[in-house]
Amino acid sequence: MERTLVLIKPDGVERNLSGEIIKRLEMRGLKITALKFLLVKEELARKHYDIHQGKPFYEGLIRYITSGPVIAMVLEGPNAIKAVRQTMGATNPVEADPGTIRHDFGIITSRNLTHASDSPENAEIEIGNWFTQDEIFQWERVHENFFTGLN
Ligand code: FUP
Repeated sequence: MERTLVLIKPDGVERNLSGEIIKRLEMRGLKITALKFLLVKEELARKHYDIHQGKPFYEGLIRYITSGPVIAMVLEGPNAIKAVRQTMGATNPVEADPGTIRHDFGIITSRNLTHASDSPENAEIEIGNWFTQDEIFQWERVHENFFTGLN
């Protein structure tokens, strides 16, 4: 089963959109296997966004992600990575499809509300950066097969 790291960034939390964002992801059938509310330390922020180091928006991105509390989650399900990114929409909210989180609640790239892993390899690295093993729970929903198709 695929896993992905999802962050509700400080603007999402500040704007009281955490519940709405979690609701949209839960409604797709994704299972929460870890969730926490935290202030991101600069070291974690720089590790998370290492790929963007040196880009013009990098320092602003570090200031943004460390500017207030975030919600970090591990979501699990078939096609979890693609499904979450589809529900989030394109990086730039004005290029995101209507009905996506970034379209419906955003208007600028530098305040685009959420993060989600973009590949299985990056998901495993990011989950390891944000969570310890004992913060992640393996559990079965009663009607798991409605979501996974596995009987
Ligand atoms: P995404 O995978 O959609 O979150 O997008 P990226 O990994 O390309 O970018 C990570 C974050 O960098 C975005 F969420 C917002 C920020 N960013 C900018 O502020 N300006 C840019 O031009 C590109 C990205």
